[in-house]
Amino acid sequence: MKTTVYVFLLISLSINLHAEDGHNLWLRNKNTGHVNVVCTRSSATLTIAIQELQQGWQGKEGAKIVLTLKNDKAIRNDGFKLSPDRIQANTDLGILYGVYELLRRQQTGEPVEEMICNPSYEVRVLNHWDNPDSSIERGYAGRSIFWRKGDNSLIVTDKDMALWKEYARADASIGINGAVLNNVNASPLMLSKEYLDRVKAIAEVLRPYGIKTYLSVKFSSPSLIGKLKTSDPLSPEVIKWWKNKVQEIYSMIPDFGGFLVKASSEGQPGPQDFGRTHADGANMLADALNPFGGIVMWRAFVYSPTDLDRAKQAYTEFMPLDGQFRDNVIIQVKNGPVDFQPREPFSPLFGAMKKTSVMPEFQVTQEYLGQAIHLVFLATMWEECLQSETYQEGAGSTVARCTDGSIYPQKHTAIAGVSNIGLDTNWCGHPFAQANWYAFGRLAWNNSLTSEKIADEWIKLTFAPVLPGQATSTLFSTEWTEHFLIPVRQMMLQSRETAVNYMMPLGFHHIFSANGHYGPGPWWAPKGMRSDWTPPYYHKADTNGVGFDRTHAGSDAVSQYHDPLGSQFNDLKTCPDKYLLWFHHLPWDYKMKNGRTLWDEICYHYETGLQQVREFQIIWDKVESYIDTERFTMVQSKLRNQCRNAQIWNDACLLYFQQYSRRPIPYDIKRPMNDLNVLMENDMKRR
Ligand code: GCW
Repeated sequence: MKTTVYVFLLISLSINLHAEDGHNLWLRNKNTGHVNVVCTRSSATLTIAIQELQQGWQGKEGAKIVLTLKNDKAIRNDGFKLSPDRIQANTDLGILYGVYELLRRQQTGEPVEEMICNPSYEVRVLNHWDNPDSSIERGYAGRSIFWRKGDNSLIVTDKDMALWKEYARADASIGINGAVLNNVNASPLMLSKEYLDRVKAIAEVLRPYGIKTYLSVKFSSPSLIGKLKTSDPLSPEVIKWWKNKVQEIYSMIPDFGGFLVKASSEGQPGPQDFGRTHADGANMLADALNPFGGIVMWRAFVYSPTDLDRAKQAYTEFMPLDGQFRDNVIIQVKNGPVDFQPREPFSPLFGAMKKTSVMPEFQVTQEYLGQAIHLVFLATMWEECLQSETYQEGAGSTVARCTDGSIYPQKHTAIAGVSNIGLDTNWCGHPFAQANWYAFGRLAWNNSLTSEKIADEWIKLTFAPVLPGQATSTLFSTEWTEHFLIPVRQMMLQSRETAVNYMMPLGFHHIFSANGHYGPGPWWAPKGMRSDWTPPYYHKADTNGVGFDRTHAGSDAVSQYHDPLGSQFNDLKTCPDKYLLWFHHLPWDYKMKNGRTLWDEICYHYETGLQQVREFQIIWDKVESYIDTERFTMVQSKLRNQCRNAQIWNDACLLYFQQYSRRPIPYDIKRPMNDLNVLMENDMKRR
């Protein structure tokens, strides 16, 4: 009997391992029966909630679910109260989120218990670095879903609207409630009437799913499109221009979210061009948005081409302004003080400002983490950041708690993720990059979720076989769990550390080739290039040693961290190995805590990283029979590519740094396969 069931299951499994192009993301599952939904109110959002329940119901056949809109103080914002037969919320959107939670629990086999679920952050927003010509800065999954190139590019088609709707649904299903529709290196065009018409059309499709639209704005727009002589934030005509522009936007999009601004950074215009401060600039925009409830997300990603340690600059510029910003301004801070590197300590701006709202910015697109080629699950990196201890108000002041309003009250709390989606059929280029979109949403909703839990959910929703009429969770057999779920989850959880190992272990950072930010280029320093845009500025290797001295004796960046953390980073005895070369310049024969020399330790890390990706290939090959061929072969081929690239990283870094260390690569490690001069020559052709 048992065998018959097993054979039957295998047959049905193989029938259903049909090709999947990944377009349905984590929303592949269908209902297995009927549910009676009782809801006395109606709205576009509630209609979606009811439809989702009916189309995705995998609970008891014929069960009854009551959707209740009733104020409850324990429920915040768009939170909800879930019970097996009821979802209660203060808002329609809260009901929709409750529905997605209930369905996720059914599909992943988690019990549906009485619980209150509140979001960690009020604003959970994706930043799309999409340009009006449809290209995407640091986008690796095709062109923009919002903007098109060429004639008639602003005409809204049915196809556009269908895609935007799918996008909104995916976002809402994981709790994302905002989308900045264009690149932070913003085109002023975006504020013109023609473009705003398209923004309005997008906003209308996103609205029922609770997604507010925001725009990145160019600070010099008053001069560029308003034809004013200046864009000085204190000039009355500039103030008036922005007020009118904001009014125009709200007359078209009444629930518009606000502006995101990259100002006085990397060549972008800003208040400093007029001798004004970030606060002057941000407040002027905030005042224009305030009557409508809009916010300004003002980025702290600033650094000037000086000799100053770049890692210190955001803090140095923003700390003196603490307390000067309006309460509808939030300072948007990248997780690390430099720039989305594979590993950085958290930015010291978290847990520094006490009278200013601060929000984390994570990069979902893998600019510095293998783009759409490497399998790297980023939740572990974000978890590491969110759970970092800042000591702002003593122990327990994690980055998560310093930004979600737990430590200091903030009028608004928010978190942003730089999106990784484009027109590729599977949205993200790499099937596993979808997990990063998913993880960002889940962490934005609940910043204390573990990466393991997120990976677990995502794998079940994304890869579990779909059998008509059969609840997904009943298919998580011991066999499937042991041979698919566990190894794939382990691979995902390991993957970021693996990338750090073969790219930038032990605190190395920004040793990428050229501006492509994909392969290695520790040598890269074309003549005339700003030194803080070149890797030697960051690794400082010479025959005496390697690493950036940020101790009290060096740039003193350690002092930007509260004690005891600052002292821990400063002291070699307590500085974690993972940040060693971030904070210290050390001789090649420096003795590590494990007794090895620094040089040997560097070599072993690269080798380990390389071996780990080779291991991923085996893990993946072994799961072939559990998934469809389309996604299997795509990941398999990307893993091959990732291995080749990891080998290049290994060879480039070992051979390049060996010129300075003048020591042999430990003899129990495999030798490089590429010649340094060939790697360098090819790379120097790039810019
Ligand atoms: O990481 C760097 C990127 C730039 C980006 C910038 C930023 C949008 O290389 O492409 O510009 O960060 O965050 O502003």
